[in-house]
Amino acid sequence: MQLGIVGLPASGKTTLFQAITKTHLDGAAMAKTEAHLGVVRVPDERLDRCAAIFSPKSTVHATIEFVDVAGLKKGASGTAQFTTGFLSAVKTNDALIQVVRLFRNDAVPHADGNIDPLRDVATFETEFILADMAVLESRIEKIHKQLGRTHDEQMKHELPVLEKCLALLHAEKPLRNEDLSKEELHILKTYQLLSLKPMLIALSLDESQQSIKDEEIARVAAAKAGLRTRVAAFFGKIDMEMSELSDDEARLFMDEYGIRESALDTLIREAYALLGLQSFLTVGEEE
Ligand SMILES: Nc1nc2c(ncn2[C@@H]2O[C@H](COP(=O)(O)OP(=O)(O)OP(=O)(O)O)[C@@H](O)[C@H]2O)c(=O)[nH]1
Ligand SMILES: [Mg+2]
Repeated sequence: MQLGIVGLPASGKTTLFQAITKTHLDGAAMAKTEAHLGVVRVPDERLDRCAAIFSPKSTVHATIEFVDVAGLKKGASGTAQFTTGFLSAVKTNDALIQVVRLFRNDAVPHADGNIDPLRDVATFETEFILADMAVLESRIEKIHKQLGRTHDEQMKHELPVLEKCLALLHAEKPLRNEDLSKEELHILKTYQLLSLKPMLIALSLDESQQSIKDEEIARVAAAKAGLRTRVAAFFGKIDMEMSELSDDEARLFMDEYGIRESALDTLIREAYALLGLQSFLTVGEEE
């Protein structure tokens, strides 16, 4: 499974990436525009217990690939725009984690002047919708041209699905929250549409914002959650500091801050729920 970490500039993406992959990027690596890739083992207490009971030769965790995708820059028109690098990086992701900034940091001002998570989610959504519209419009045009010349069953079959989706996008509805049939999803698959990708909106909070966490999650969820959109929150700075500690030290640290769950555990739980995944454990002498 590959999850893409996306979001507006300075929203806390790389901080989250470093926390969950336990890597440390220096200034030069942070500034690079290409995507950072990290593989994380999915922590699972049941697996550890099974390993202790059966002592197999090797214990293999499930893994998740995280990609810290750079590439949403403010365009000349003042609106955010996806670069082609961004588009090709996220196309193949199974789901997206959209980091939305709630932390305040005067040293790193928000590009739009103030903190407003719902506005930021909407900014991003518009970009996804516009990108998908462009894909569908050009495909529909091609099909119309083609059907004028020859009869093609496949295209005739595809056309109403694409037109239905284009209408939804015109109504500013991201496709991921639509209850599309298996057949419709199958047709859409080849187009790797961005607004169809399951999305976790991950609010990036400062340690001083503990008390507003649940209320902010509820507020954003009320406006944005849907069939394949979920909302969660994490404490990027603390999680990053924690990633440098041993497990025992990290637990003490979490108790001290009253944090119930690490960012990695939150993201994994949410991603599994979003994608409808379940883990099955197998045990043998070898593995
Ligand atoms: N106070 C505070 N600062 C934070 C927090 N999380 C991130 N920052 C700071 O905000 C700045 C941006 O964080 P990054 O993680 O680099 O954000 P990004 O989304 O990767 O930014 P770009 O890749 O430039 O788009 C950095 O200076 C971080 O140290 C936080 O929870 N609290
Ligand atoms: Mg970054």
